[in-house]
Amino acid sequence: MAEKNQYHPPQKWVWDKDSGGTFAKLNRPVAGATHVKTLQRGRHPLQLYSLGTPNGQKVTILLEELLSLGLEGAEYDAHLVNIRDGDQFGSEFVSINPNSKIPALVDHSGEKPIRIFESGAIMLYLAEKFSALIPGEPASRTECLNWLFWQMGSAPYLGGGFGHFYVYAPEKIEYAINRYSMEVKRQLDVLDRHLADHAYLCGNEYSIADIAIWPWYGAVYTGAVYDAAEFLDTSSYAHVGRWAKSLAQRPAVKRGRIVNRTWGPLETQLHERHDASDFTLRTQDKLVASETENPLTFSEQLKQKS
Ligand SMILES: N[C@@H](CCC(=O)N[C@@H](CS)C(=O)NCC(=O)O)C(=O)O
Repeated sequence: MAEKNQYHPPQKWVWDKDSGGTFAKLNRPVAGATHVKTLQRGRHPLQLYSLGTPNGQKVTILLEELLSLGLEGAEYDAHLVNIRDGDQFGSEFVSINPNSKIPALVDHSGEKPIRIFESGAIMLYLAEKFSALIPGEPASRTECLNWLFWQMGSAPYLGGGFGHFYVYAPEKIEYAINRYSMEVKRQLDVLDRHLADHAYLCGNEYSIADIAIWPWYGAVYTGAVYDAAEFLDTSSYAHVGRWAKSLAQRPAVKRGRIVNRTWGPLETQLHERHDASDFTLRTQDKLVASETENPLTFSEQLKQKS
């Protein structure tokens, strides 16, 4: 072990606003809104407020899969919530997610709008609403929920634990990186052993369990998140690799993963999604090229289209 950490916790914890680290300016020990900000509403019943991180991708991939099954009621507007700018603390966002985290969904299709927050709750809500991508038979359905909730309990160790200390923390702390690397490798092994004799997480049927797990564990496998494929020796999890690569080929996965994405190559960034045609017409490579020739603003163009 490198040198020992000399920190001794005081009697009572005090918030150090300048603790450093990538998200130090945003993280607070209190909840609630910091400013008044309204949310945009598009023309579809489903209004998603999100960002193209793995937690956001779970919902946009699911919506794209539902649409590819011909379920037109799954049409949605995906609005960008820029968490680096603190949009998650805006008043209307907090009113739909008091936990101030993306993704959050509002379903306006009924008499009263229904708010849904937490990606697991959103996925279950959508799968039940459309009776799709969740098995109907009790034993298979339970197995699907086992893996869905496995993801919800496990990914915080991957993101908040491993990712935080390996990438975002202001200093590299050997103890913390060791602890969370061990846990993430254990989790990859859990998946690998299961996928050794199952095509998908709950058997032979592709479901919301795969859609929840892929954006995190598929991306760790390839190094797309945290660039740690070599560090974690992810190529040794061959069954995870087989599963991750096969999901990456699905057209709905290819579409869903670029929605609300504001980084990476321009053709992989669709900042907002309001129509199926946006995937061909409104990725950033197209907008950057056409915006100078088009005098209309983005919202004016949207109004024109609806
Ligand atoms: N358990 C939540 C986690 C959501 C989450 O952590 N979202 C992150 C982005 S990936 C976020 O909005 N962070 C903003 C913040 O912490 O202020 C879920 O599954 O929906």
